[in-house]
Amino acid sequence: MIDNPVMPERYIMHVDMDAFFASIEQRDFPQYRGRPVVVGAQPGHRGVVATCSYEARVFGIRSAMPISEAYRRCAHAVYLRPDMARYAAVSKQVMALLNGISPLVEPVSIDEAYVDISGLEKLIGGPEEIGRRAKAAIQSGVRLTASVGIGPNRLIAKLASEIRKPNGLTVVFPQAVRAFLAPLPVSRLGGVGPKTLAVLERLGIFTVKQLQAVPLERLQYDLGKKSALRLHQQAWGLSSDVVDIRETRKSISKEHTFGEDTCENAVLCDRLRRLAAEVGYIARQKRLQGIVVTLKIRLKGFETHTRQCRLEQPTSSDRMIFQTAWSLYEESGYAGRAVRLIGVGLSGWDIERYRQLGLFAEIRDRQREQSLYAVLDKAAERFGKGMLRLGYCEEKGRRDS
Ligand code: TTP
Ligand code: MG
Repeated sequence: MIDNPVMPERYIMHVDMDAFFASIEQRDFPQYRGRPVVVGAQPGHRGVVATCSYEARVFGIRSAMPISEAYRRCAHAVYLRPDMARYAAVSKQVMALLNGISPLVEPVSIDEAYVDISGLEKLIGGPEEIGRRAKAAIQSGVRLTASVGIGPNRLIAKLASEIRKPNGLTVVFPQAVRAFLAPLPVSRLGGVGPKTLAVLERLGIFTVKQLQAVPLERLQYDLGKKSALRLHQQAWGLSSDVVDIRETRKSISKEHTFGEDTCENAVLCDRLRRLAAEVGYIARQKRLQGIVVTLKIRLKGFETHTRQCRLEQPTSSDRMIFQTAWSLYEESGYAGRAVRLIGVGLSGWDIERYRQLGLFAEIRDRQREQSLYAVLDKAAERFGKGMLRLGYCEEKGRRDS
């Protein structure tokens, strides 16, 4: 199926919002803008700083610092209690915006996510353009800034996002990984706490470059097998490039309960194609293609059945979803029986295929259909759903009526 033997380069993007809680406060309360803002415990009480604005960082205030210490450093800062519900809502919006760029989004904290952007070059552009796109989407979507790092794996992406904060964008191409890592202090690597750091310093290792020069066996002697291996691999820029999207919805489905039970083919067919169009629309918005179409039918008296069909190729096409679901209905033997509810679903996301999008020759053949859907989806956004439909729907509806 893949006629191009060259695998695309894997690119992982790490997005980290800048001074997240404090920036939301400054966004929502203009009087706090440009001022040191500390979110966390109230001065005079026990507790710590959750985060602070970059204006407060000038005074040396940091996350997890006792609030008394923060107050000592900057008494005139604005001290605010966290409003987690508001921050969580913004976090959800940010993740959704990232999902608009690639469906392979792994949120790792309230303000941080890994995104697999491999294979997007044909759709959007090179890694830098994708990074710019992500930042612009966040800026226009939630009026906040983020720092973005892009690299061949998670480690490099994360280190790259940290390097130019706030509002940074750093791309580390595979051939530049070693040089990028070399000057960094070893404390920036994963799993390096105070104990490991002390051991490394005792060995005269302060930078990643120095760490690269130490044989694995020597590290194992002082640090133990597991931590030594982990450090050694990081020093050479090796880490996982798998973005875990298990949180991504398992399926996209839409269903409709009729006001009155119906056994009329024309009504069922019309409803099913509307539902298929909604499912296809959501899938395309999320850039997902599914290989399993599910039909759900509830007959008179709550008797509920689902039937599934595995397609030959993953799809997000309204036509394909509808035709498959309709065939399932026709083959089901329910024809003529009164239907109370009908639904259609799409699942079985073909992640690998998505990643290799740019490599598939047949994608070009399908581009015409895709661009047609893009026009329809845009029109749906402007004029409302159902204003424009593909001809096949009407034909199918007529034939069955
Ligand atoms: P971070 O991304 O670590 O910090 P940040 O977004 O505030 O600042 P930066 O620009 O350096 O990324 O954490 C995200 C949010 O998580 C932060 O806004 C507040 C919360 N948080 C805590 O509540 N306690 C902590 O110790 C840390 C580190 C973060
Ligand atoms: Mg952050």
